[in-house]
Amino acid sequence: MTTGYVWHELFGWGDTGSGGLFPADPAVGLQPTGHHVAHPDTKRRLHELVAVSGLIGHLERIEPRHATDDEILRVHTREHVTRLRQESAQPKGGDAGDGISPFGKGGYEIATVAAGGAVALVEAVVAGRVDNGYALVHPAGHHAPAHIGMGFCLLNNAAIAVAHARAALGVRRIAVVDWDVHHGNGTQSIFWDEPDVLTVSLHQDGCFPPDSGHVTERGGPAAPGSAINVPLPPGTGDFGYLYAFEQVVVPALRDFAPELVVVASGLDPNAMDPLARQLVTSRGFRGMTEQLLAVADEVCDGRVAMVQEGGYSPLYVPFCGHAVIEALAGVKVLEDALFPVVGGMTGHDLAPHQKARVDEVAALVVSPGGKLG
Ligand code: 9RB
Ligand code: ZN
Repeated sequence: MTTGYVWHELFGWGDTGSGGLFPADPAVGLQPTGHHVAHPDTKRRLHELVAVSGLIGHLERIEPRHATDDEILRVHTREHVTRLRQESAQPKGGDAGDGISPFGKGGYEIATVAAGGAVALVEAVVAGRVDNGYALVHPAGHHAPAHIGMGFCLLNNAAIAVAHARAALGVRRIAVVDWDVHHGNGTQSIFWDEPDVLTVSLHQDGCFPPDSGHVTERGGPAAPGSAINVPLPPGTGDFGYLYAFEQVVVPALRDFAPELVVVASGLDPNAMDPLARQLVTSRGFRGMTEQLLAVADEVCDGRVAMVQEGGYSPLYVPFCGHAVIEALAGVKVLEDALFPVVGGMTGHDLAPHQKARVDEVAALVVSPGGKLG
């Protein structure tokens, strides 16, 4: 098994500003802070754990590059790109588009390396240079639709990689599985009317964006059934996420039979995350990865490319990401040192209301005849 791995020091230099979640504003009581929730140190700490644990010795490093304008413009509007580039040239940088997603001077160029990292990983997986892989990138991308950035996302890295695989690498059918705790609205909207791209998002119901990611969102008129949403109740832990994989994600991938699976790997369902209230531990992340690899083995020779999205606990994101990458590489080099704390939070059986939500989606999306719709 060869597992590709993307990281670049520039990602750690992304400047998310001095606000904590919103830009600081004394008039409404918002104090400045050294660390915005999306500060890239959390991802840098994951990278350093991968290095210090020795896991990196089991991985094939893939150098990211800048995504080209042509690659970005397959997904985004020229107006969006022009605005980001102009703001990125300002002495103090700019904002992705929603007023709460600041970036520093040169932030656009960092975002193009994040997108290029996802592209480079997908190229390596499709060419067979690696079996699967993980692109640990910053900033995230899954909230960005074609025309604007939002929710800390400038460019939709995973969507740019998917569009590249389809336009330049001869891959037709691709599934995107988004386990970030927030709805993958940008990716869903970019492929809304595209029957050959399946988007599956598991997220905490009503978390972000507001009024997004409902079960009833199923794809556009030309692509009915090509979007699947699993809005999970708060407090869904390892067993609920694994049940959702068994009942929805795995059968949907089996039915859709993609040639490549791209995972929008937000680590913010983790049990210590400040931006959501799910209870997933490294055990849940490892289990989801194993289920995904097993079905990918069946349908697409195990071709799985994971692209980092959110994840905001500097303490726990590293252990969760480490478990995912270990599972991709088929090795175990480190115990989760925080499991004694978080394991007890999520050891309960699946609650009835959590099971009911997963069953509701499963009944909708997986027909007995084995066809989506
Ligand atoms: C604003 C609101 C948020 C809330 C969560 C995120 C997380 C993103 C992520 C980003 C922005 C609401 C500014 C609600 O991790 N994605 O994967 N902002 N939320 N209302 N308003 C005005
Ligand atoms: Zn998120």
